[in-house]
Amino acid sequence: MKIEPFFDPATSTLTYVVYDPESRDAVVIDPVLDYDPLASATTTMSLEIVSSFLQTKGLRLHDVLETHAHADHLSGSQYLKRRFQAKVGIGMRIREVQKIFRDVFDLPPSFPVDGSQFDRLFEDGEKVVAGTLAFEVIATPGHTPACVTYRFGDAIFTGDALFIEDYGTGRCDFPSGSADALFTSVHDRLYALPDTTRVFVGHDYQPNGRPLRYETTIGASKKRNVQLCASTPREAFVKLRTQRDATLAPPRLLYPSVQVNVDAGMLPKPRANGRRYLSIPLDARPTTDDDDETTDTEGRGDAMTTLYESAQPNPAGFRDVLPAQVFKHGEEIRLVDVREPSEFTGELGHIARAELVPLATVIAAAERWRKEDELVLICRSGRRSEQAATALTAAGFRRTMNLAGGMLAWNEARLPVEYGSASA
Ligand SMILES: N[C@@H](CCC(=O)N[C@@H](CS)C(=O)NCC(=O)O)C(=O)O
Ligand SMILES: [Fe+2]
Repeated sequence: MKIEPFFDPATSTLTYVVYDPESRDAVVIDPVLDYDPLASATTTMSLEIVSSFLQTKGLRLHDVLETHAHADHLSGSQYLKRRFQAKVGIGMRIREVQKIFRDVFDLPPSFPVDGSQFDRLFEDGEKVVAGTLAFEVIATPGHTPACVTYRFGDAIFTGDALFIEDYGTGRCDFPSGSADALFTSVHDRLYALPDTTRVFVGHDYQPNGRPLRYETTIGASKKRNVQLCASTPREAFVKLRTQRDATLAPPRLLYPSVQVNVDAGMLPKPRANGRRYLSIPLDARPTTDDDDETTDTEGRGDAMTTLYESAQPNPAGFRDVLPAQVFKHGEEIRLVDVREPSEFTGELGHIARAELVPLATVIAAAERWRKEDELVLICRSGRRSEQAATALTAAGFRRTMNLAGGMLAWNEARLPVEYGSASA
């Protein structure tokens, strides 16, 4: 087993590729999607570096493992999931974190708080295989309730539980963080591992400007960790951690990070204008009546507008819709992909839930559909779907739409696709 570290200087985050050079099986731990808060712009530079490492070595990425829902950087998990068909995993207690932030960000009741946005939810003690790699999940709550450490043989990836010994431990002042829990995690669980265990940390803040370090051992930590060594009493640690936390500013990317990361690293869905928006609570506390009289209670959102109503009329009688509009409303309407089966499972993928109905068979299939239902026709570039939309409109379908630009535009907008074959 080999370990390749990647350092993001903007957030002092360490991302790791753990791989078996023989079998070429790999996992990535804690990837970073770069985000510039002033421009409010994401870039995939850090992810490209990790991706090209995976590709150069010919590695097969099985899992993207999150040590926790990070509060200081956006996770790059969805990018790697999409690019390498990997699964995204996190500790089971992410559910608690989701519940907390559903309230903070006023997420809709439909926002899942059962962890289902992730592909894998790990229990404490779970043993997991990824090809020839095998790892154990050790719950190490404290920095957040959902924090886990991943153990691959003699190497552990501690996320923000344990840092290099000259820096200490992760802060415990995030919602449901607990210095007492972190003491148990580090002192009772991690320090119970053999002294020779190699420790790979989730951040290195390079105290006093020292060169980057990302690796230590359990033995060195037990002896010399400045905040929590083997002989540190619980009360002393809790006091020290609490005092230090009181002096810390919130992470620079706290709000952008958390809202994306509790949704498994998925960016907010684009609105009808095709743009995505992050939300930032103001003062992060509930407003009282006397705070503000101008609160808008009208509910002016476009939640009541159907996709068809928001679509652009086309002279041929149907309407054109943009990928972002379909993505937003796609759950309620019939999506009909008129390409051939090999394209449906090909490199552009298809939209989740889309039915495969090749162009030549659309009119026959449509006999089973209700003429008043909204339906979106989809193809590669928007040309065949336009033909299908024209034919269905002529056949009396009144709310027919064409996905403008087809799957090419959908992929261009970096919206999620699936690759499996059509289900019956
Ligand atoms: N200045 C950093 C602060 C990052 C931060 O708060 N890091 C967390 C981990 S997500 C931590 O545990 N810090 C420990 C400490 O500073 O004692 C930022 O803005 O991102
Ligand atoms: Fe963290």
